Amino acid sequence: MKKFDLSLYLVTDRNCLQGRDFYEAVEEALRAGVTLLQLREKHMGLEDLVAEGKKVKALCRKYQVPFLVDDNVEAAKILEADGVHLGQEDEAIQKARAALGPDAIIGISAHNLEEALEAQAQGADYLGVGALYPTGSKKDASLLPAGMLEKIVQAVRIPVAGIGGIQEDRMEEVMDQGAAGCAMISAILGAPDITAAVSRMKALIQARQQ
Ligand code: TZP
Ligand code: MG
Repeated sequence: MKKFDLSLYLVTDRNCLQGRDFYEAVEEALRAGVTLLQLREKHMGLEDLVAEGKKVKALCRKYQVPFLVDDNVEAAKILEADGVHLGQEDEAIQKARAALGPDAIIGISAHNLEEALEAQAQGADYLGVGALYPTGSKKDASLLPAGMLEKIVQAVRIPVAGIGGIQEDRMEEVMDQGAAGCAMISAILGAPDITAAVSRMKALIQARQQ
């Protein structure tokens, strides 16, 4: 069994740092207890992505948090990342699996039942499902119809992370629909106090796990 925990999933973005240093903000979130990290840099070439990825991966190792790369299987391979998060328009799961091996964590975004079941059949390890709420972090994100998250969760065996506009006060609602966790950018990296925000989220998750 692959070991990964979707419960408090940090997706990176430099746009909501409010002047803070990217690596410091990421380290603060890791130290405070995020359980999985995805390096998401939509506009970076391979060389820069690998350079940044090396630093972020080192931070992830320090806190023993799995390190995933968004979209770019080649970068994930070069970086010896723990896995990759694919979009529907990215490389196919089977190709990513062939490149990264059986132990890699491969996640994929799914927006409806058909995509979810297909991803599971192709060997995805988890699904990202959203956008669940309006989000300023992804310009082309479209809102899923109400009930879609729950429908997908009930139809698949693999774990599902909700994503899109999840703020602290929406986490319970997302997990109540059966999601294994919440993937978040702004609620973590945009928090006025990252340590305090992640600590509160962590407490909320732990309380539910008891
Ligand atoms: N995919 C769907 S919504 C989204 C991504 C990457 C953005 C999530 O960011 P935030 O700030 O947590 O809404
Ligand atoms: Mg993508």
